[in-house]
Amino acid sequence: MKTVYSPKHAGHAGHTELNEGRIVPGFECPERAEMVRKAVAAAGLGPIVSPDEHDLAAARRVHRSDYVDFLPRVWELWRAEGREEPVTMPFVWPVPGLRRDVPPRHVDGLLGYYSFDAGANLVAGSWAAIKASCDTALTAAALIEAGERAAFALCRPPGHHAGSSFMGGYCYLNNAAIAAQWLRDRGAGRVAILDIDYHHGNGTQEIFYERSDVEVVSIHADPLHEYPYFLGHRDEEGAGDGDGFNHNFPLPPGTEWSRWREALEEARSRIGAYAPDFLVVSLGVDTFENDPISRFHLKSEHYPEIGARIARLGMPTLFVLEGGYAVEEIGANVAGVLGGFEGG
Ligand code: 6XA
Ligand code: ZN
Repeated sequence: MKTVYSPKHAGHAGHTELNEGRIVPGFECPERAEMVRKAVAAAGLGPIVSPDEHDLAAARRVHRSDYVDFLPRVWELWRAEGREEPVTMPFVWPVPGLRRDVPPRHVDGLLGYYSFDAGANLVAGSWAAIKASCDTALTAAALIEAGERAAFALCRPPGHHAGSSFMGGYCYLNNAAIAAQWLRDRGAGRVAILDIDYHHGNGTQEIFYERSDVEVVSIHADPLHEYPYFLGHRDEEGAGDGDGFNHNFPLPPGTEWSRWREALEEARSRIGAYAPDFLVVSLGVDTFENDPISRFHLKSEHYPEIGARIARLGMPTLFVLEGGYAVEEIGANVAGVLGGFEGG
């Protein structure tokens, strides 16, 4: 399968985040993508190609236009306030009880207005990376739309926490959601998204929650105990037209392969019954036992097995990179899934 990759991700570097009460270097760092690129090349999975440039029309199909307009402007707004800090960070949010109907004009207010946490921060090169990541997903989607069995979008930054009008959790534009919508707009009747990242993809769920044409199935750490805490419970099954088209499989901290595999089998049977034209996999490998911010215990040997089981669905499949922070092993684990898919 082809991998789509852009070196522009590297400009999204040097950002910080709040972790356990401290401001620390971002776990979501450029080395991640480089390790994945090297592992994909070493595994001989297929050619690595550059993304085509797309305009932002596809992003506006799942994100609110004012949010899409805001992202490229963050950096100039930040500098216009005379900020010397090389990275933005929000600190106030319009939670229930405060007003959302009057968007603020000051950059600090806007950062909070368009975020759900303090975990999606920007530096000078971030927008170019965000845009290239979205282009990467769209270019890979075009490959499967043109008839290839599978493609891998080596996206960085990731996307699944980004909702219709908010960033958070290292995510700005929701690459998987944009690709799924693009496939629909090109004529696919139904698209399924399988999210196997350790964290619940709250943004993807929010975007498609009231729709039956994009089914969202997610296996993740139980939000009772894990980030993002405020979405991802089992009883969230969709609403309105989307009722019955959202499926969450929350699992407890400490989950090991045998239990995770059972959830994957349930997820597979949901997707099989839905019979989509295309499958988009939000591929996070932060389920790995040595991941520095996660608490599942999957081992490297399990990732090819995951890929093989996904392949058995027999659907044209787009893999979109999400999380995974064990930098030394991220390449082997991602390439393991993709290689297992090809071998399956
Ligand atoms: C914030 C944790 C953000 C998790 C981001 C991620 N402390 N999402 O990997 O899939
Ligand atoms: Zn994650």
